[in-house]
Amino acid sequence: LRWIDLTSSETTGDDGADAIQGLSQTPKTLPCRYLYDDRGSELFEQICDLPEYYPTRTEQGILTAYVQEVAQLTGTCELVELGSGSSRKTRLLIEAYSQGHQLQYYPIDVSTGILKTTAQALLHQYPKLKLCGLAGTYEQALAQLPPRQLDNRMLIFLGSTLGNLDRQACDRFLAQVKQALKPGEFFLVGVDLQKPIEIIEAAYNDTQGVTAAFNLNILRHLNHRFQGNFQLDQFAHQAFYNPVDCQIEMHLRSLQDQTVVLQTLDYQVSFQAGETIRTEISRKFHLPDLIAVLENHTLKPLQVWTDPQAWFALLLCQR
Ligand code: AVJ
Repeated sequence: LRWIDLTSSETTGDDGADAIQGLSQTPKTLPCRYLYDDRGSELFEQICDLPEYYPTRTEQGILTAYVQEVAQLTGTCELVELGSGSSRKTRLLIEAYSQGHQLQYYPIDVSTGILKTTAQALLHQYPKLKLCGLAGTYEQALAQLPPRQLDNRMLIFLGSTLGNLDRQACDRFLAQVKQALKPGEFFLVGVDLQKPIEIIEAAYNDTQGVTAAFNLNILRHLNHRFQGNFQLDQFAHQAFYNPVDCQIEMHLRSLQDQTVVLQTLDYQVSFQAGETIRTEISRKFHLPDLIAVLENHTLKPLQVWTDPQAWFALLLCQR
């Protein structure tokens, strides 16, 4: 099993600085990538199977229907996947792109555990696959992708993870995507679209409480990682649609006045009862706006596929 740990390189000299920065703001925030330690990635997998959480199965349906078309449009290429997680949807792409070729696949994820487990499973299922996992953030990975073994590459960004980036971060990210691609290469992106608010809010407030556990796990992760003393039962999950910014927001609401210490960061933060930490935004896109943004970054949408209800879209872009 080949994999490269990018987190140990100098690019992360300030580990934890972004958490301190977010918690020091008013209102408080945390970078959503802290949701994804190994436990968080497991909980996210459970979310994908919830009856209320429509994005995964909707995107899977689109991919199932159009994966051959995608492969025809790009021709043979290497696959680089950002935020690969369990790679469940990627299996469709792996199968389509392995036909008659030896496929090179680079999954990238911040959860080293899920990255390795998934890689093992994929290699077992597809013995001919040439796989090299990259453990790190998108920024780290895009800045130091392994050299091409083939003349054509596609960057894959599924699950509407693009929606976790605000406009500014999205612009920075797309500029990096463009930089990582050579002219003529491809970017395949899946995004959640606008739809009735009740459907969106239900997807982030499931009746089994898995999303609540996923949200609260960010505090457990910080406790582990930075010797913190967040009391998980003193915070409550909250998710609601913000119509101004067209995004669902996940928050953790402090149930009492309290002070929390993150020892290894030498940092202390106080909460008033009712005060929240915003842990994630998940933007719901208006397709024409997104297409314009992609075009601005010279990532030209070649083809857009949606499900019959137009809840979700898959866009194949070419640099
Ligand atoms: C896969 C990261 C895009 O924003 O919908 C699921 C994560 N958060 N339930 C999303 C998530 C709450 C998911 N992303």
